[in-house]
Amino acid sequence: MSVLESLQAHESGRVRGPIGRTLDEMRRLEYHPAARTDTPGSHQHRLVYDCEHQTRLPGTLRRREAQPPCDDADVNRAYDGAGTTHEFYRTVFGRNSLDGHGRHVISSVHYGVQFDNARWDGAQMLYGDGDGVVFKSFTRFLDVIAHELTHGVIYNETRLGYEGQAGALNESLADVFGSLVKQWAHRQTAAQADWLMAKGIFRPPIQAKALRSLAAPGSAYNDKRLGLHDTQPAHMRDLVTDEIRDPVHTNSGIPNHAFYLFAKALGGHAWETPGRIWYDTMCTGLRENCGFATFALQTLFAAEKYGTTTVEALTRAWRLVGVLED
Ligand code: ASN
Ligand code: ZN
Repeated sequence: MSVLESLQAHESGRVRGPIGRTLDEMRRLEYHPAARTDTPGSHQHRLVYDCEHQTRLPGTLRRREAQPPCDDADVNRAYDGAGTTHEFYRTVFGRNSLDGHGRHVISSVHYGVQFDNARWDGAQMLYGDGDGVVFKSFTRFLDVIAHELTHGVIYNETRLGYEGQAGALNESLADVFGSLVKQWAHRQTAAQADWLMAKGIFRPPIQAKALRSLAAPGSAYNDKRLGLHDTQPAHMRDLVTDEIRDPVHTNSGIPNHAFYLFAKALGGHAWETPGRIWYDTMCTGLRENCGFATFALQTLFAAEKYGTTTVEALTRAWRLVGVLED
């Protein structure tokens, strides 16, 4: 997220310290595409560990599948969030876990000290507690959990890289499905949903609604005192081309907004037709350097079976964000 980059030079050490350490740690963390305890089956299997503020993974096992809640709220939220995400992919798309073959979902909470992020590292989830000044604990947000786990799905289904427009698509898919899991869990229609990622993750008195907004990219946070300003574009004319401030989490605003516009135009539950079209598109084997326009055309192919009204609404959405020309 570009929030971290914005805050890394903050004058207060209470803000700057944990942010700087989180960014250092994020650079150090590697991606481990190999599975750790992969024993496929038809039932979901969750394991939640506690890092006890160390950075050794996975840590101490606290809760395994079918065990009752333990006395650690972060453990229980990581467990429940992985469960809801699993149920979403299973019932909505008939997908059995992140790899489609029932892989175990391992999560580790209390990662590091005041760690300001959550991450899928290719083999497992890790969650920081937040610094207690800017951020709350990352396990509190179902859409954050589903966003990170979706990175595991994206890794299995696509070759999308993590740079340029492909990287922004990677982030956008994680946001779209992250938001859909939340909408599905609350049985919300597109009109009822807030379309925010991690609503309330910033601690008061910070002037911020959430990390990102799919409905209005660029409006999630604006706190002058902290020097925080949401720079996500909602249109191609504002595409960020410099590589300084986390462009993948910035330019994702454009495809995020196209999905939102499409879902709003169709009405009803966004995980139904729009979600299915995005899911089918994700599963077509998107290339490493897939751009927004190629992705948009793929969604139009996937939309064809839903008829002309759907295709027209989708075309309009991609035009409104400037990805397809009028
Ligand atoms: N929370 C970040 C994300 O998934 C962490 C990362 O891996 N870039 O977008
Ligand atoms: Zn992400």
